[in-house]
Amino acid sequence: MENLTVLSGGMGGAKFLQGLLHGITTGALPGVSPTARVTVIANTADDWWLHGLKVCPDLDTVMYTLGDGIDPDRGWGRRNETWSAKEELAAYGVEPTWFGLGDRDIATHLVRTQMLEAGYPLSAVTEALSRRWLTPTHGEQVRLLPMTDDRVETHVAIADPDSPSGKRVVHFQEYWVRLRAEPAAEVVAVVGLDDSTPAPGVLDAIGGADLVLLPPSNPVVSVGTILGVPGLREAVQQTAAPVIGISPIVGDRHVRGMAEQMLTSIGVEVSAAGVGLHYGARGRGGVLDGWLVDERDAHHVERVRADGVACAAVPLMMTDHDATAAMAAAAIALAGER
Ligand code: FO1
Repeated sequence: MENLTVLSGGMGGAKFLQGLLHGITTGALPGVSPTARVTVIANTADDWWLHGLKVCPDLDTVMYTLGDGIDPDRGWGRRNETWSAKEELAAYGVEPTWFGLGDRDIATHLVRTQMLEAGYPLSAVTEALSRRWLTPTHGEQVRLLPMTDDRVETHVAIADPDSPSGKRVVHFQEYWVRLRAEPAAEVVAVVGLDDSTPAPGVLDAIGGADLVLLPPSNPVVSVGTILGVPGLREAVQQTAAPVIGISPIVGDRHVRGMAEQMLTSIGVEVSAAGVGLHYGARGRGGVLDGWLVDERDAHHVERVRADGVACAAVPLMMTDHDATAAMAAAAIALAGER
């Protein structure tokens, strides 16, 4: 295998990519050459315009994580960060004060915003930022693409007794950061998604892949939105490459994030099988050839197989790069079972 393509959200996807690259470069992945290239197609529906700056959380989390600039405890933003600009904005009474914009991180948003305003598409901006964050460590081995260059933003409708309609719509970042995903997400609306088009290189990265991986990112607001870009789901369904997914739900709980709330809001069972069946078998209108569940969910394997998707139960805790690389190896083994 020479070309792997990964559809990634933020933290879960970034962590998986670290282990995948570790497995590739150490030759730990059977059938994958140590110089194999990884194309990451990242979700951009978490993006947010804030104080006149374009913030792209999932692109930045992947970039900072693979470029060793991420804050390992938060899982987002920069290591050794300072918050002076945030404090000064709060001193002026500028809202929101609940979103952590760090001084180092702001430089990324300033460069991105200036390039966007100069007319560069998000994919060109991402390529430029990647020259700092990916090239020194990974050379040409890793390529980071936004799922689309068009503006797409996830909004969430929550109950609001004070409003006439009984509902209020908040941007995904407010739902996740300020509200901690506590209120039920009555509607998840990805504004602009239906009118978006895949960014340059995205369809080729899927069609030309030797393996397509769906890492344990949020199946609704990360992988789901990527698959929602018109033409993208079809590309995954038509690629000659095996498509293997990894469950973000272990023991009927998400490991981190808010997959439970998002799955519930779209009526999908919060279990390893529920997500696998939600993605569905490629032969039956879905996108999967294989689905990895954690050993604790081994009792789900038969149900997934009955849907026409190869399935195996393996350890899915990304406790270190070797553990994550073993997950990637299990995905490759499952691809071989196709
Ligand atoms: N997540 C938080 O929980 N609190 C924050 O204050 C916060 C700020 C932030 C700033 C830049 C950035 O790129 C990401 C940031 N995140 C924060 C994470 C972000 O909300 C999530 O990474 C994604 O949107 C969901 O995966």
